[in-house]
Amino acid sequence: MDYIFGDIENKWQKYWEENGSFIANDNSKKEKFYTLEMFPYPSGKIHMGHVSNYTIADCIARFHMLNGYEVLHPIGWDSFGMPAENAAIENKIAPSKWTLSNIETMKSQLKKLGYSYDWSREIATCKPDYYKWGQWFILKMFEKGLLYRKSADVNWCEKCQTVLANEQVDTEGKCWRCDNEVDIKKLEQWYIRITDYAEELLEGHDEIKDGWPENVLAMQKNWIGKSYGANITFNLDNGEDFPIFTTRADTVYGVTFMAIAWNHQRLLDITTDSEKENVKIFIEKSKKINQREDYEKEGVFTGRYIINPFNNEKVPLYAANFVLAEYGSGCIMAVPAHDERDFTFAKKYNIPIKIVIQNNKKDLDANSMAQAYTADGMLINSDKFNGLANRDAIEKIIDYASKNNFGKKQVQYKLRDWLISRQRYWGNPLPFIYCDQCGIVAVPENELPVLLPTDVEIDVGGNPLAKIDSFVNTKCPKCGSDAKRETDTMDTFTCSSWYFARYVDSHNSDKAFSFELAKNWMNVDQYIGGIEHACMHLLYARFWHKFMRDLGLLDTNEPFKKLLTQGMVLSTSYFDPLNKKYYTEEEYENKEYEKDGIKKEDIVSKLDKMSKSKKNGVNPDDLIKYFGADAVRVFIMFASPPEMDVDWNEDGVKGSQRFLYRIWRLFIGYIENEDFKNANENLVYENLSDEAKSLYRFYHKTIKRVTVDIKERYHFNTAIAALMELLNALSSFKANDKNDYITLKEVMKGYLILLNPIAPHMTEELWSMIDIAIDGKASAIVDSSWVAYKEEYLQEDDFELVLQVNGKLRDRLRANINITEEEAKNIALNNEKVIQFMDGKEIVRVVYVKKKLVNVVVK
Ligand code: ANZ
Ligand code: ZN
Repeated sequence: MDYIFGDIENKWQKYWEENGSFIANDNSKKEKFYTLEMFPYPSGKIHMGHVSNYTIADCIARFHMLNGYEVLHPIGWDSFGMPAENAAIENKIAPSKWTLSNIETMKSQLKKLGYSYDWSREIATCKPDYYKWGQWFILKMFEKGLLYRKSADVNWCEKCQTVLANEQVDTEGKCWRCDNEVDIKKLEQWYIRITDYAEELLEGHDEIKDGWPENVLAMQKNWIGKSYGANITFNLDNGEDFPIFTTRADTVYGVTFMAIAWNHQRLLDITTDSEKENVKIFIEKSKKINQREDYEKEGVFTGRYIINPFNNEKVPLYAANFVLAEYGSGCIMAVPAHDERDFTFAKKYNIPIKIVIQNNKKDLDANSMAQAYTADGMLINSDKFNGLANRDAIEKIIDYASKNNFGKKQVQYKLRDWLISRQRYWGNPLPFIYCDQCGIVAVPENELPVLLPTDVEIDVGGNPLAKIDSFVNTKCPKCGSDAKRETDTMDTFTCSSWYFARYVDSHNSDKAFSFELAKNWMNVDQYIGGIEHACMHLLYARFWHKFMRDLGLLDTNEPFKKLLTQGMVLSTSYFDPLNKKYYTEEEYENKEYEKDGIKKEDIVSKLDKMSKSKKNGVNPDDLIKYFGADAVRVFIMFASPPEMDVDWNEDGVKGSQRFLYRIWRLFIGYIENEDFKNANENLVYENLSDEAKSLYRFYHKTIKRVTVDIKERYHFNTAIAALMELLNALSSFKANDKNDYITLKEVMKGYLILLNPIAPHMTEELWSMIDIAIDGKASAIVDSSWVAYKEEYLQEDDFELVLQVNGKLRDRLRANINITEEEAKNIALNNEKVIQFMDGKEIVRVVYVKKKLVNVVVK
């Protein structure tokens, strides 16, 4: 009987589907386990990154099913977004059509990998029954003051008449599509006030810290960026307030200039007439420069001076490109002596430097210093605060400012409000209407969803929605007069911020989801996805979850109890640095580069993340076809622990396939054996031969290894290694009597269960064949349960006893674990080799080290 993996895999996928094996039961009495992978964007085809992510998730899901949990393991599609619009322009196909057909293709690919999804809960964010609730949440945020509009700088391409995402602006600041120079333009945008939750998002880390990777928490912490400092109100030379945020109030006597953001609202108002032209030129220049990663710190004098409330000193005010309009007050006090950035700026524009913190050696000199002194020290040149350690001075200086009403303590966050409006078509429409009489009016709840028209012409330029009159023109829900719909759609991160909660009740048409079902299933016990989502998605989702909790929709604080960030799939890429060209492995083998006059040694080959542009990807479909889903799954899980990168190589998959073939041949051999078929009795350990006992004990050790490796660390790779060892033991076992066959049957069935989460199809097939061979009727592993090990079989029953004479090794032998000290010593004294080396000398004493050695000391 051959291992025809294609047929076997089909058969079992059909079986699971027909039997609803993976439908999660809302009313189950079992303990729940909700496991979830980050849902895919339906780009057209799954890639190896998906295969790795989803195979890990599937092994975890199946492991928990077998271990008695009611598992919820859903899947869906993050299906709004820009690629559909680009494809529409390129291929003249409607985004909805393109998306839905991609979903169908990818769905059949996922099914071929045998993943244990509850397909009955499938969602697609581009479908009205889903996005309706996204709109509903947005209305709730609007109601609670968590959604607002303000004008903001966006990347704007005049030629395409469209807003560009940062990724659509290339490194030279040009439009990715038409190469036109991109401008920064002020447009009214919709924002979610996520900053209201900044502190809670930070504190929430306490609740999840045991289940999340440390680096992800650190990245979020950084992103939220909490700083302790002070607001100090300086004054413009006409007496107007000029507030700044500083974390270094201790340096306030060292301020020698002030700076305001180049795009600060007040900048042009403040600037003197004589400097206006200069400042305007500077603003225009900054718009472009801001596109680039590493820009030179520059500024321009505004013509105005600022008065320091501590010492009434007057210092010049600059507009600067390194001051962020969106942080603190958008203005800073600059202290060149003690801040690197301010130092460089002061040198460039010949601004004085004033030292206010002295180092231990007391040798700082403003005229000769080559860089800022940023370490701690003692205050000087600081009036009544002289002599204080600078860290203590911070508190005292803020107190002083407080008492005199020009400053106070301030906590500042880097986190910005979340800009969610996109001037694009393929997204969730923002449910608002503009009325000349009533202003911005929310679409009434009972009119949701605002349907996204699907019969649209997509072309370059502008937002297609704005061109559809039937969409745009409407009546004001408040006063009934003619009004216009909002044509902005939402950032797709809004769709992925709550989908995990929708899965608990995917088809609810009255609510986003029921409280009871959320209580039943939430939160997600194990979330799995890429590290690239550490800040945006994972922070937005945590925020949205807390918002849903505050609405009373669910009763947990955090969406994801545990997070696993899987490694990437890498493979060798072949790069010609001269022509900046990649070759496929095949092209490389065929020496294609010679056509370009390139030599083999000029080609750089290295392990890279798989990608289309690097031509180093493999197509999962081909792998499934040639090796089978099970072999691909074993390869992924065996290659490394899930949080580590996987190095793709064909030999690895072949090796995995060989492993499966070996199991198959060995098991089929027994299944067709008459003695094996008759082994239908229960195993009684005492009746087994020594060899069978030894195999059976090894089996229990393997159960423990596999169980512990998976349960504690999801280390399926070492679990597979353990199963390879057990396969070796099984292969070398020779069965002689009925008890031997009973042992074999027991160990083989256990083997299939242990391997089942990783290679579910083949193990099911062999399992059912064993059942039929022995009992005449088949059952399935999916309806069965994990095997347990017994402590009594884990213990060794003999050990290696070392025999020494005067501390020198003379012999070693196996001794029973229950041996007494007397018996051990007797064995030693009667041992031929020991006697030989005692050489007739007088015995001084005999030492026994329990379960280790006997040392005979002679003189
Ligand atoms: C004076 C000073 C002296 C500062 C010194 C630092 C060192 P974090 O820790 O990131 O919160 N700052 C304040 N608002 C800013 C803005 N909108 N754009 C750019 N920089 C801004 O950094 C706080 C420090 O960053 C503040 O403390 C301020 O410079 C600057 F020796 O004030 B400091
Ligand atoms: Zn109105």
